[in-house]
Parts: sequence; C-alpha cells; structure tokens
Amino acid sequence: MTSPITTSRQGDVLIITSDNPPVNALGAAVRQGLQAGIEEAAGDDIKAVVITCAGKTFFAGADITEFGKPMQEPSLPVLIDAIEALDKPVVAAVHGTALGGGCEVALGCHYRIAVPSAKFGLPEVKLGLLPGAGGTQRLPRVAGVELALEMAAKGDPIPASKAKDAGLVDRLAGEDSLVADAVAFAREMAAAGGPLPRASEKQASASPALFETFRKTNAKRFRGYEAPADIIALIEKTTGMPYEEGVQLERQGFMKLIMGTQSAALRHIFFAERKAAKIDGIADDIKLRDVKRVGVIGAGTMGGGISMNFLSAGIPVTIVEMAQDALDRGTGVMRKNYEATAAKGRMTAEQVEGAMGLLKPTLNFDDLAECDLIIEAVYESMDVKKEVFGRLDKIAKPGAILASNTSYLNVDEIAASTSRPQDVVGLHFFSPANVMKLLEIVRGAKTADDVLATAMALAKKIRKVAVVAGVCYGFIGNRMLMPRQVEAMKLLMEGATPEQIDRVHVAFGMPMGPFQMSDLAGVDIGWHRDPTRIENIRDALAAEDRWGQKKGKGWYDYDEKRNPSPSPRVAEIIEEFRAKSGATQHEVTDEEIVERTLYTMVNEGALILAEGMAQRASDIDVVWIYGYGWPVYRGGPMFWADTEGLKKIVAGLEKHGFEVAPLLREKAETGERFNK
Ligand code: 3H9
Repeated sequence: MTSPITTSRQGDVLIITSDNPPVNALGAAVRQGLQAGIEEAAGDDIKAVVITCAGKTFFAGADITEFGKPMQEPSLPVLIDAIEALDKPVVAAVHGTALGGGCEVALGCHYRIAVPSAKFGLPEVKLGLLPGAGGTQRLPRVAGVELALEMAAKGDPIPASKAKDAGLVDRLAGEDSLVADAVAFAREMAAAGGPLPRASEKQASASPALFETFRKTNAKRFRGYEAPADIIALIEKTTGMPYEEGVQLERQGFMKLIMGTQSAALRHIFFAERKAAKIDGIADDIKLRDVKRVGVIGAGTMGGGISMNFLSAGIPVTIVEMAQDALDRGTGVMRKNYEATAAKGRMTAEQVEGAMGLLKPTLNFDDLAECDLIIEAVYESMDVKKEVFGRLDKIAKPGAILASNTSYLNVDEIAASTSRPQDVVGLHFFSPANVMKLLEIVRGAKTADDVLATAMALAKKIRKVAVVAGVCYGFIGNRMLMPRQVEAMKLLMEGATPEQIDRVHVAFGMPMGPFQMSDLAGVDIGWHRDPTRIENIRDALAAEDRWGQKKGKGWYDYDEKRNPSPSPRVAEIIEEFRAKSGATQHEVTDEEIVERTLYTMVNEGALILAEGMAQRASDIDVVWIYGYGWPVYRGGPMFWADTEGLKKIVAGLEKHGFEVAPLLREKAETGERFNK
C-alpha cells in the first residue's frame, strides 16, 4: 500500500506532505509516514523541514475511527515529541483546519506559518475528550493560559489572524503560496541559527482567579459535561509544572475520558450526524435538481424563519402572503432578527442588507412560478394544505420541488392533491426555524429520489442537520414526544408536580422539562379557544389566561425577569382534576418519571425503526439532539437506551404495564444494541 506521506526537497529543505483525504486524519499510516519523514530529516544534507498537507486541509486531528481499537505505533504524542526534538527548524505550513492532533502537530513544530483563511482548534472536548498529544501543555506555553483554556474547554476554532496575535502562528503566508513561503521561512530560520523555540521548553503562568472566573462564566454551557471540567482542572493543576509531569497527567486524563460513556456518546453523534446525510437506496452521485430561487408561502414566524435560512446562504427567496400588513409584519421581523444578530457582532450591516436584498415579498401567488423549490408554511390543516398544493400544481414550473412544512400531517395525502406527487416532499423545520439545526425530510411514497437528494444537499447548504423520515403522524421527533407528554400528564394526576417532572428532566440534561417547554412555547398553542369548554388541565390553564411566559403565568408563575416559581393556583387546578380523574395517588419517584417519560420514548423509537420510518437508530438520536435539546453527552435516546441496557428498559416498561415494542424486546433478548 502506498504511504499517504511523501517527501520532496527544495535544495536543503525537506518538505513532508500528507495526502490522506478527506481531512488528513492522523491515522496509523500517516503517523508511520511522518516518522519515516522525520528520520529522513535527520540526514546531514537537510537544513530545515516543512510539514504540510495536500487536499482541503491540514491534519484535522487524530483518526477518530481508530479510537477503541489497539493502538498502532508510533503514537501521536511520541511522534510529536520526535518532531520537536529535531535539531533543525521544522515549520508547519497550515491551510484549512489544524484541529486536535493536527493543532498539536503544529505546536510540536518549531514554527507555524498559515494562510489567512486557516483555522486552529482543539475540538477534542466536543468528542468528550481532552487534547491527548501535548495540546493542554504546549498551547498554554505558546499562546497563553487564557486562550488555551478557551480553545481546549470550548473547542471552537480560531482564525489564523487571532492565532497570529496570540503567538500560535508566527507568520501569515499568501493564500496561494503557502509551501513556497514556508520553505523560505524555514530557510531563513536555518540561516539565523540560534536555539530552536520548542514549546515544551517554555513556561506558562496564570493567576488562580482566571480558572474560577472561567468556570463561573461558562457554567451553563458546561453543565453535565465531564470533559470541560477535566480540561480546566488539568490546565489549572499543570500550569507552572514541568512539562514532562504535565503531559503525564494529560495522558491519564485522556485515557480516563476515552473509556467513558460521554465520549462514546459524543463520538457516536459525530458519525451519526454525517451518516444521517446518506439516503438508503440513492447513489451518492445522483444528478440533483437545480435550486436557484426558493418560494415560501406564509410570512409568519415559521415562513420567515425558513426564508432566513436560504437568504443567509445567498439563495433568493420569494415570500408570499395574503395581506399587505401580514407581509410587512413578517419581513419586518426577519429584518429585526438579522439586525439583532448584527448587534451581537455575528453579521455585518452589509451582510444584513445583502440577505434582505435577496428577499422578494409579494402578494401575488403566481410569482411562485419563478421558484425551483416552494415551501408552504401555512396553517396546519389538511384542507388548507391541499388547497395550497392544488393551486401550486397549476402554477409551479415543471420539475419544481413542492414542499410542505407540516409537523404531523400525511405528506402522501398532500401530494395526492397535485398531478406531480413525485415532486412533493415534507420539509419539517423546527421553530425558531432560522436557529434550530434540525430538518426532517419527509419521504412520501412517491417522492422522487432526486427530489430527496436535492433536499438533503440543500439542507447542508443552509447548515441544517437533516434526517430522512417516513410518513407517519408526527414523523420521528413529534411522534416520540407524544408518549412523553401523555405520561407527564398522567403522572400529574397520580401525584407528581410539574416542578418534580421538570426537575428530573433538567437533571437528566434536557434544557427544560415538559412543563417549562409548554410555558415557553405557549400553553394556548392548539387550544380550541373556548374558555367555557374545559376538558383537561391545559384547557383550564388557557381559560384562566395562563398561556405561559408571554402572559407571566402558565404552569409556573413568573416574575418580571421571567424567573419561574411554583404556582399555588396551578396546584389547586391539578387537585381539582385529580379528584375528578379517580386516578390512584401514590408517591411518584424520580425513577418512575424517567421510566415513564423517557423509556416510553425509546419504545416509540423502536416502533419507528421497525416500521422503517427512520433509516437507522442513529438518525433518531440526531433528531432528538438537534431538534429537542436531548443532552449530546447521552448520545440521543436510542444510544442512551443501549448504554442503560435494553433489558433494563424492557423491565422498566413492563413494570408500568406498557406494551413493549417487539424490536426492543427482541434486541434486549438477543443482547443486541440499537447502535452497533
Ligand atoms: C484528537 O485529535 C485527539 C488528540 O488530541 C489526541 C490523540 C492521541 N477522524 O465533517 P465532514 C471524516 S480527536 C476520522 O463531513 P467538512 C468524516 O466522518 C480529533 N474521520 O467534512 C467524514 O466521513 P464520511 C479532533 C474524520 O468539510 C469526512 O471525514 N478533531 C475525522 O464538513 C468528511 O468530514 C476533530 O474532532 C477524524 N478526525 O468538515 C475534527 N474528521 O465522508 C473533526 C472528519 O465518510 N472533524 N472525518 O462521512 C471536523 O470537525 C470536520 O470533519 C472538518 C471538515 C471541520 C475537519
């Protein structure tokens, strides 16, 4: 097998090049090739060395697929030490993203030169790990403890310009002359002579207050995660320590995390997210439909949010409403949202104008004839949707993709109201649609393959994580939400409080519990609006104007800063319904809440999987992580079920009298997992 590493010479400079697509991950073959390159560099005729990568990026890190398998020599830390130990200048020439182990290789080199578009990062934390090849020790010594903490504990990459300011990059190269500039730099450093700047020989220092402040400032972001806490503690403990001792502690910390469930969960999600983009039975190279302009029907919260995704990606949008005031209100909200983003420094004023400039608001439905993809975001009613699709069928250009943003309704029935069901697909965005990452692409019985593949490609373009779902009530996400909601209400009747149920969910790692979520979304959503018709607790709350946060009261009472407190009135209402329901009261334990609200979701997930409504268990995990805030460190409901043990899930369901999904039972009995 040919090595992904080649060497070449420019005079007395040795250029070591890695070509290991797609991201130059530092797998065994790359490490072995680099080791051979370093041995070659020891030759007397070599005065300096450049390490660079072909393709789209510098090393993007260790090869994650090797984790959990027996390690092949040389290990990355040993290799990087050997690079640093060379007695001639070694220059890392960086383009693309120097991430994780890649950033650590660059730190092992004596000098770093980068193109302006390059980025540097230590994203290991996002895989539940800490940098394990010297990163926690060399980065603070090169770029300072504060930046090292930021980069290692949060995992976000920084641009080359910032890296240069911090001393992580010594020089910027021309965007098209990286290797030539690196060779010149290497030669210059060789000629200059003098001691080589080795990161491990430098010192780092920081005031103890820095760590405490950092912990406090980021407490919310890090809640529940092991790796950030370990990273902060490690850098705190090793700052000022000799390098050799620090790096040993780093090694121990890395080994501890890599054996843990959180890292397994986070690595699972890394690959699950990428696998979700693959559609069973459709070739990767299928010809896609050209989407140059998107049409959106409805300028309400959903239609506006959906439009913003495309505008931000530079795709023109025609947005249609029925009345001028609704159209004006909708476009006004979009502008306000963009301006708020700009105020936070995440967009420039020109970008705001650029995006809004791509928007064509109109009252004329026929203007949609110019669009290649039309998404309807109108009222959630089958009759209304059918009427809209019937009209669309008459005016849309041949081959245009017709999409419904329905959250529950039957996409096949909607498609049947057109003469072109093959062009119809569900595109279920989650609210707020300009923010939430998830997109469910609903595959109708007749949806054409190229329509599906085009939708998937577009999702990537607008930076969504998309999952293919089949036609069933609520698709994947909302269908699994239903048993949770039903059980939460039953638990209330049997003795639990909204506070207890929410507390259990938050302790589990959810951003909020079911009642907090209802207060945020609006208790009145889907309410029949007849205050005299009180059939359940929700009706009672809505009738008393307890619509949630927007009214200052819902399941909870809110102060002017929207801090919730348990509501005595809600307790009374619950008591009234308990009395009427005849449900047997008992002491509800936290464990029972988990079993009845979360195990039931897993059960529903197993049904979805068996019915083929999700392509794979990991897709269900992706839906819950990106659409509903399931804690990433638990890997999604199906991965979590695997880690809990499927036998335990089955026993928990049976204890409460639930019918166990056959697939779940089968897997529990055979000892299989949902995610292999
Ligand atoms: C580490 O370095 C530990 C060390 O500190 C210590 C070690 C001792 N390995 O994302 P894309 C695959 S931990 C293996 O779609 P993009 C990916 O699965 C690592 N495979 O491209 C996909 O495969 P497929 C720290 C990897 O352009 C394909 O490459 N580093 C790896 O949108 C394309 O990926 C990280 O965590 C990998 N490291 O984004 C960086 N990376 O085509 C992780 C990617 O079969 N990577 N693949 O689905 C990324 O963040 C993005 O891939 C990157 C490119 C930004 C580089």
